[in-house]
Amino acid sequence: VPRAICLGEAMIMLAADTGAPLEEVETFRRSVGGAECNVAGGLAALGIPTGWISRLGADGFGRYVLQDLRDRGVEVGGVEDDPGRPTGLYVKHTLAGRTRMHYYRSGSAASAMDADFLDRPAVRNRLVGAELVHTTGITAALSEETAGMLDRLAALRDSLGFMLSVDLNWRPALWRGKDPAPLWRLLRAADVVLIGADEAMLFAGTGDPAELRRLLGPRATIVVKSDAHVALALEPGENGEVARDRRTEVPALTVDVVEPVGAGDAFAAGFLAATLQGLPMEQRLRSGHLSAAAVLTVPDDHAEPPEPSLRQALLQCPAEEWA
Ligand code: KDG
Repeated sequence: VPRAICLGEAMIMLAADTGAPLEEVETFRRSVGGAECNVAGGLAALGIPTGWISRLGADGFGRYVLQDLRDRGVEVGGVEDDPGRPTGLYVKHTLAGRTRMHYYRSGSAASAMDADFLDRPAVRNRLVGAELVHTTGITAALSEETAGMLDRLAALRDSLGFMLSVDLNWRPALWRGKDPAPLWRLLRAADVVLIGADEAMLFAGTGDPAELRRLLGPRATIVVKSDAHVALALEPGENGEVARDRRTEVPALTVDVVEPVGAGDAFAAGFLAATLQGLPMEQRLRSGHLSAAAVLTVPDDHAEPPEPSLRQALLQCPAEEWA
């Protein structure tokens, strides 16, 4: 039985193999991406039994995504095929040092997940057994159906008692012309909220942790990552007293960045794995940074985290030896 469940879309990623303008690129390398499945792979790699719940097209791309996740140790019994809708795609293209994402995902199989989807026995049983359910703002943006599913997920959190984790993952390209109200509801219902200070500026008009606490309400542990340099956790005080937030701050490791997409998901995986392992906040934040560092140094959106003995040593080393 998976302890952790990640709910959201996975896609085929096609990475342009040169930095030429897209119209000149002839060869693309295939990989798998998608925020929630990146987190699922990251959790499984750290030894947490993890399931990924979603929908895929009944097509070759869908079969490849499923096999890739299985190979990475993710449990996929809660994934449904759709014979009528395709698996989504995105093209990742680095031009002049800046990564751009081009999505080909509207009308995808995953975008048809709705509130009733959570009542399918294969899905429901996994939610009942889970200690933690993770999703992101991307899922809120896909369609009215997925937004409705997340309202239902928040209600299930109250009745089933799992910990609900949400990464903001603000993707302006997916929100154009849409009302972000469902995302605000999701974030306010969460027990853990992960946010980049820069994306918070775009989404909420502020990256200030105290302001974010005010906007998100008293419930969640809020983790704010600023410019990839430091992560700050705000844990609500007794009786949800906002003024008493406990603050823990941990700087990031310095690494040579190859391509940053997916580092936030890896951070989430590291942080959540350490949370399920019952580690103190300082080590939870370090664990997030360690998994993120691994993804920053590869072109894919996911990577193997540091091997267990190294991870263990770095989680426990004295503060002055860290970063
Ligand atoms: O967080 C990484 C994701 O952005 C990437 O893997 C693709 O899910 C994706 C998206 O919607 O951007």
